Amino acid sequence: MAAPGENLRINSDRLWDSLMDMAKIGPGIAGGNNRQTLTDEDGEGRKLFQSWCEAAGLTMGVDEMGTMFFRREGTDPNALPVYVGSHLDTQPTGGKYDGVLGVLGGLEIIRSLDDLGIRTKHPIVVTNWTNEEGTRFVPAMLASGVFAGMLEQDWAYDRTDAKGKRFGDELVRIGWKGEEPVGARKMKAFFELHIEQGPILEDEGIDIGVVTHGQGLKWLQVTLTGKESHTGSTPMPKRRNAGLGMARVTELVHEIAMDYQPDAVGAIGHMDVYPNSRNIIAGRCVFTVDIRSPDKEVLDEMDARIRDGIATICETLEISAAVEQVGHFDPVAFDETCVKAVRDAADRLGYSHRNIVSGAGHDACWINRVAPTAMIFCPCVDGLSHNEAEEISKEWASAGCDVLFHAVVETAEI
Ligand code: HGY
Ligand code: MN
Ligand code: MN
Ligand code: MN
Repeated sequence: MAAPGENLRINSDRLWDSLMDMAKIGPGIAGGNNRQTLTDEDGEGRKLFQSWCEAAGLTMGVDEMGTMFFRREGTDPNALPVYVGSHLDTQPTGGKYDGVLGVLGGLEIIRSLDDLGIRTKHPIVVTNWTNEEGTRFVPAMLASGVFAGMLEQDWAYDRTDAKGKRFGDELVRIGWKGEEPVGARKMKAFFELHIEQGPILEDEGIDIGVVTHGQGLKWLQVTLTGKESHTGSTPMPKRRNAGLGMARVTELVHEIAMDYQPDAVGAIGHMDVYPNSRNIIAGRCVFTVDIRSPDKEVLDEMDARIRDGIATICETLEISAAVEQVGHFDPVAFDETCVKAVRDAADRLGYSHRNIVSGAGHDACWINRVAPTAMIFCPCVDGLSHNEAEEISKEWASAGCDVLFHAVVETAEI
């Protein structure tokens, strides 16, 4: 397979303009984005993306989870396509680049191939996976998980948001429930460009992260039940305070994660208190423990220790607990051939690079189970993400997309 020439580059201005245009849809309140999955804003972003892809001559397919596939024909229509993409949905206080860079980077490859009059042997398919973030509907990477056969589609349809709306109903409401059975598509490979969402590349002054692995994740939804009572007249020994329980579990999760440094993280980002009244002892608290590690044994050990710790806290405070695992994937080792294509591309293009393990979860983590998969990271300012202040430079975006371009074109063969 001929490797692409080092002069093969994307159009940096056009990529940046598309990122800025997409960022105008579902604006946040502090310069970022709030384009949560299956909201009207998500629907608007999908429509804009569809218009761009169809203007580039791509044909659209949509599966039963709403994932969007845009296909550019190759010289061999029977050759397995090379997929490239990420997600357009954002966190409620998300940035302009998390996920979006990978989707629009895929489109930029198509536009650049057209500029250069290049037709690859294998078709190329640009993809927007539904509900990568898992913030409105738990868990994260929902559609790619169903595509990989790791999550049940009916279970996914029944996931409800904080207002009790069903995923399946919202998909119909915004008009993006496709006809295509999920997971029927076969791929030669899948590549995902993404911002690092951590500080390593920027701190080390490195252009490209060659993602060799992704850490494993567990989300445990915990419901602590105590007894609502008056915050003024209930004697301290008589209280059954679910709020105190949640505070202790929050500390417990942090302490346990700190026991496994540097290879573990743990936090509780989602917390609901009921009835959430200033002068009522919290009778019920529902929250989600997010623990991650590149080491499966560590992740399982943290899980077990947290469950034990919750039982002890409940006994002391005379409250009860229900713990449900609502999200999980094991640590991932990406495909070595695809990872090598990424590393060779960075070398050929003269970009500095280093191997890196992904701290965040990505659709690629699931797709790696059904197709050879690799990821490319670009740096982000202060390593910040899942914050409206998320920022990257145009140069970082272009370097990442150039490497994506070479890895995809080499795999799709010219
Ligand atoms: O949670 C994650 O790692 C991803 O951002 N959804
Ligand atoms: Mn993402
Ligand atoms: Mn994210
Ligand atoms: Mn497991």
